[in-house]
Amino acid sequence: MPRALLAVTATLWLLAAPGVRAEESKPHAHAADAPAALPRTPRPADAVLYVISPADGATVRSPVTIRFGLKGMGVAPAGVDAPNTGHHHLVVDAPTPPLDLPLPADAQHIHFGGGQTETTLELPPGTHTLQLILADKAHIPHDPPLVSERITITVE
Ligand SMILES: [Cu+2]
Repeated sequence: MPRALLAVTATLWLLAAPGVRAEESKPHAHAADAPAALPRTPRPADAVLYVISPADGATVRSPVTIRFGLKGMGVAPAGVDAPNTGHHHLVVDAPTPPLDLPLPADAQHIHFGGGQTETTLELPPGTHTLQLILADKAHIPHDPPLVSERITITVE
């Protein structure tokens, strides 16, 4: 009798195992089929992202120090998976990029993957726009995205 019970148990395990494997591989197959549907990191609904300084409309001299403000969440370096954290990105003189993909990295989309909360930029004379975007360990904005107001400054 014990031997029969063992056989039943083994059969059940064999039946269950392929099902488990198929379930695990599903998200990967789905991600490959639909590259736009990247996993998004949730964030607190009351978090706020803003430029501390310069003030919107300010006239400043280059180089310009820009300080990043964040309430309701913490800053963590890129690659660090900690709840309710992200790292700053500064969009300079560019529209808001797509918020469901990793943010671009170029002169107009600057990543602060080290966890920096301010930067100093050389900007030519004229008006410039600045906007902050927080993003997760993989540089993908949170769900919902946390984006600051876009401010305009004038460099003398
Ligand atoms: Cu980034």
